[in-house]
Amino acid sequence: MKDIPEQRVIEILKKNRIDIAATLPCDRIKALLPLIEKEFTTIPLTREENGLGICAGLYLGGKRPIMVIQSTGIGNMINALGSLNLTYGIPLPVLASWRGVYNEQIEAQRSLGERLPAILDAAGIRYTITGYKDELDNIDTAIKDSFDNARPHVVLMSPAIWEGSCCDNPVPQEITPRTTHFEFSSEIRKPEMTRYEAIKTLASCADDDIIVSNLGVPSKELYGIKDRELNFYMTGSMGLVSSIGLGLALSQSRHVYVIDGDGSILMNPNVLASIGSYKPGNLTIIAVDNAACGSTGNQETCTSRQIDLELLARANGIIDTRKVHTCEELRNSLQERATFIHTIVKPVNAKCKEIPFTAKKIKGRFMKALK
Ligand SMILES: Cc1ncc(C[n+]2csc(CCOP(=O)(O)OP(=O)(O)O)c2C)c(N)n1
Repeated sequence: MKDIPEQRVIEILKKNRIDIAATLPCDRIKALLPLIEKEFTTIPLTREENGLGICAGLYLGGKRPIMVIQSTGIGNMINALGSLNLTYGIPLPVLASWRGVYNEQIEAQRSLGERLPAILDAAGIRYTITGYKDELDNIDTAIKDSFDNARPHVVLMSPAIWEGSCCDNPVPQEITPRTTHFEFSSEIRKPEMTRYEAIKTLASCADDDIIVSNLGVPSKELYGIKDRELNFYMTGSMGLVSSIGLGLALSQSRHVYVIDGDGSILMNPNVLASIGSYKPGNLTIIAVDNAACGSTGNQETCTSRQIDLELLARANGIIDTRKVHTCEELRNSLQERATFIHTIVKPVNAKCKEIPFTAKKIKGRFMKALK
């Protein structure tokens, strides 16, 4: 067993009580991935940054997640590794198949791969290089470092580790034959309420429930309306608020309300596919659509004339959607605990104070309140 590197990795993950793996494939770890899928709950990703947000939510909700990806995916995660994991003190062990350096045939892999250690150094993100299979115990040390010190830790796993491994390749799965009938009609009317009024409506409905609020003005508005320990205020990692909410919904039983925004959803529409695939009954996304990046000066987004966010949610397999224009309609949809509430609001920001807490304080009191 010990001689098969893929099996050794599984043993290390089990020993460290890893319970969920978020994965995005690399050819070099194609024998490892099916073993992970067999042994652990696995969340297949369409973009690594989304997985980082889901893992953050899973951790906040009491799980011990890991990411298994290609090293290029670190490039897609760098902002969030800093503004979410490092800033809030959220662990994330990342097993990254390190491309671009060892026996690399694909030129496009080299530019990021060769510079990755320097990039991680500069970003203040811990990493460990595992060059050969007799160095696999590095993974054990890295996972412990990540959870013990509440920080991300990347393991750069050389393709040399898996050379000569006798693990089987997965059997490819064909597309499921099916027919799709899609009927949708919706009306977006002139906005009647403000985001502040929408958040106030939510705050009056959420008793022992979790609220995860989007970065920028929405978090400040929520703080001003009703601060509570079960509010998780985001201050960075744009696009990941619903990802964090999904991770929280999958890891514990309280209801999770997410205040998202049109600009942020359009930055990470990948999360809609993840929500459509898991459909947790304890998750409600309030997609606050002011047709603008409100927090940065109300610059127009393409929900203004082009994209209907409710339709986008439906196209991603989220069935239980609503569109609301008034506080009363929002209240009803919240009480029905719909999965996705497209909430049409005016592009107006309330005047509000800064949140006086550090990110680590927001995380600490939130996790304590969840226990
Ligand atoms: C990666 C990244 N790009 C840009 C920003 C700047 N930024 C902060 S909030 C925000 C707009 C968010 O818009 P939306 O999700 O529609 O929410 P709203 O503020 O309108 O409620 C932007 C562009 C950022 N924080 N991170």
